[in-house]
Amino acid sequence: MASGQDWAFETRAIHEGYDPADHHGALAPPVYMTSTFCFESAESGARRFAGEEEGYIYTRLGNPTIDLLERRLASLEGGEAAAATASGMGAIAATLWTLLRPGDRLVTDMTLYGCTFAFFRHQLADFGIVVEHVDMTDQAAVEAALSRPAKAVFFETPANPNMRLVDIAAVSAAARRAGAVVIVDNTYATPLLQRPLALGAHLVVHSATKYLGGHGDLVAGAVVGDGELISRIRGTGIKDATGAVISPMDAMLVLRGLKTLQLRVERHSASALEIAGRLKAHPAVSQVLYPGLPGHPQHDLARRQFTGGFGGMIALELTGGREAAVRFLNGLSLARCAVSLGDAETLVQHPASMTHSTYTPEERAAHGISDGLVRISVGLEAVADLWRDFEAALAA
Ligand code: 3LM
Repeated sequence: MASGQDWAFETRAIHEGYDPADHHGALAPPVYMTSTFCFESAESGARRFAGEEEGYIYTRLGNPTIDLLERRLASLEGGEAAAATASGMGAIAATLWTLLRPGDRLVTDMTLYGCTFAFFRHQLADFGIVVEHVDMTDQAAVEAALSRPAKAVFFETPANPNMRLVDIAAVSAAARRAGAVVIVDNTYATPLLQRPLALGAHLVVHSATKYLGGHGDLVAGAVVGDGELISRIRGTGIKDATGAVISPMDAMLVLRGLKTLQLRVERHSASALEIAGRLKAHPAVSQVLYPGLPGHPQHDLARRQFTGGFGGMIALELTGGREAAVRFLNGLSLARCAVSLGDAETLVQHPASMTHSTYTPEERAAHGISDGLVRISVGLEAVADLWRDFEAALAA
């Protein structure tokens, strides 16, 4: 099996864990499109269930195509192990249902992706877990919240949708002192631009639907990190609690996406930086939130924490507020009005009425998600074509 500790990121994204010689010379890893695996004998089957014999049993418990994806993701994030899941929400739910019990404290940031927020507020809280939101851009507030024991700490950076950043090293250090497992949602940045495990997190979760897959043709997720935690998440959170297993076909599509992750994310980042700068200078735009712009309130942290490029996501406010946002979306013709992100196609959406409509208006106000905010996932089209489209829509 190929493995190169010294290989660069892009080489590992293409070769890690796979040798064609083990697969009849097939260049592309075979897709083991099977739900179950046959045992040589009843005794062998029993030994596999008892963990006394190596070998596959059933795809919800393991599958060679999924294993390869997990090896690659572990390598790219710098983790001991990974578990791939049916969706990003599958990864988050499997992780937290494994770690938390009634009465445990979960400390989390103010701004979270809409369904993550809903899961915390309406599922975990209903089952007796104490969910506490703290402004993680304020280290004193983090230290105060973590001066008492906590079971887990969860945050996104950059946060969806308002591009707030969290200092991973500082929050992880405080969380570790409180005895908490630190979980970072690295969907926006990808392991190319940000490595939370190296900065002190225990686990990284992903919506692989986004940049990892990269082509808008699948839904998938993953959790990466500490080997012992991953095997617990796989053994209970995925296998029993959620059943959120990824299809081998989707695992293959994510493996295919990973081969071009570096090329794509470098281009997304370069285009987003250019477009963010142009938007900032446009009179119809009142605010642009992009970590690569010197005007971003946490630009210094962005420069320390990102490892080359600031990603493809931009948030902006229009001078005309929510009504102008709706006119802007309806005025686009090349960029698509759609949720999700990280695709070749530029996607633009209105968080308050779409991805973050899981918050009540009062919750959105309290959690820093304004009604006028527009979110752009900058795609791989030519900047000149995109800018013409944006200018026309802003004129509307
Ligand atoms: C979206 N986001 O448009 P899946 N973590 C983060 C995410 O952005 C998402 C997930 C987890 C969007 C999806 S909205 C209906 C579409 C930071 C997803 C969840 O389960 O793979 O969708 O990942 O912002």
